[in-house]
Amino acid sequence: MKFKKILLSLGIGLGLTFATTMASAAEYKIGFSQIGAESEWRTANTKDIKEAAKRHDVNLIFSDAQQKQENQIKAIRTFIAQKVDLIGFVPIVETGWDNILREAKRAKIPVLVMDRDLKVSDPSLFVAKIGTDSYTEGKKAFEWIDSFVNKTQLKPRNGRDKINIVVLEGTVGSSAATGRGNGFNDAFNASANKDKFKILASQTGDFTRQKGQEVMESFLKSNRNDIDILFAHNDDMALGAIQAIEAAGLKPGKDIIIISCDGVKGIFQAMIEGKSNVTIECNPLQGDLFFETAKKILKGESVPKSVFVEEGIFEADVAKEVLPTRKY
Ligand code: GYE
Repeated sequence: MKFKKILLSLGIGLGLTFATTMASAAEYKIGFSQIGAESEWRTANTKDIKEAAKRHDVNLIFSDAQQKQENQIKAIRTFIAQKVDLIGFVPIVETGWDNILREAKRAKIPVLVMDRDLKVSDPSLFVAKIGTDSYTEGKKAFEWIDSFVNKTQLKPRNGRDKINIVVLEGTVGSSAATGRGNGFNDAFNASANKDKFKILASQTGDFTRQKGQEVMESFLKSNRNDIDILFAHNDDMALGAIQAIEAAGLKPGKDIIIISCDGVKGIFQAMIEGKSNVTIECNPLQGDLFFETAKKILKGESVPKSVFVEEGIFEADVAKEVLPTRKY
């Protein structure tokens, strides 16, 4: 009995030693600052980063900034003090990173940016950025509207002369919002059908369902019968807006055509129910690319300054068939 117990504790002891050796045997320690959990997209992005870290046998120190840039700056400073091998982060907004990234550079810790872009005075302050191409997504969004209107001969409701568009923008100052906004506006201005359309209102809904609903409610209060198309910078805000549209007694996806970015399961469900029309995919599964690139950097190999992930467009009529294959 006693002997068995000793053996058992010896076994546990050995197992534990083994387990700790295994953990500390991870080749690299990487600190990652995520912005928060504002959307279905972001939740999928975080889950993927954590799972990919395991697949790549990386010791990941993950920090959630709860939508505050100052928390991201603090997290990065802590990573520097912890002497991580590499720092990864999603810049919540484009500007304001110079000082903290200079601190990282002084400590000789390479920085790899994920998803959103940033503007720094010295491009050597980060090694590379992998992820989202927001500008192209915004461009694709207007181009889809343009061809949809041509194909369906969509007319403004209530005999107006222009097709009115409202926009729910993402977080102010984020590249995901400015990129999608600029891409959309550039495609609009370049269109031969430009005169058919008018942007009636454009306001931030901060990438959340709740704010998307609130802002859509206020759009509808002043313009109930004057909105033909909604472009939401992400699916979550479109999902919030759908509730506001229904509450106003209108049919989302019919009275108001809805287009949004991301391609999360929630919007596929809404498309199946006929309440939304199209989603411009933005792929949150960026973990593998992130850790592959990080390892190359740490081994001294050169990497491209900017790499984008592949993205598609999904319209309502394929939603039912595609939903079971969606990973987020
Ligand atoms: O579209 C949105 C998220 O930065 C591309 O952030 C990302 C955006 C995404 O909260 O849902």
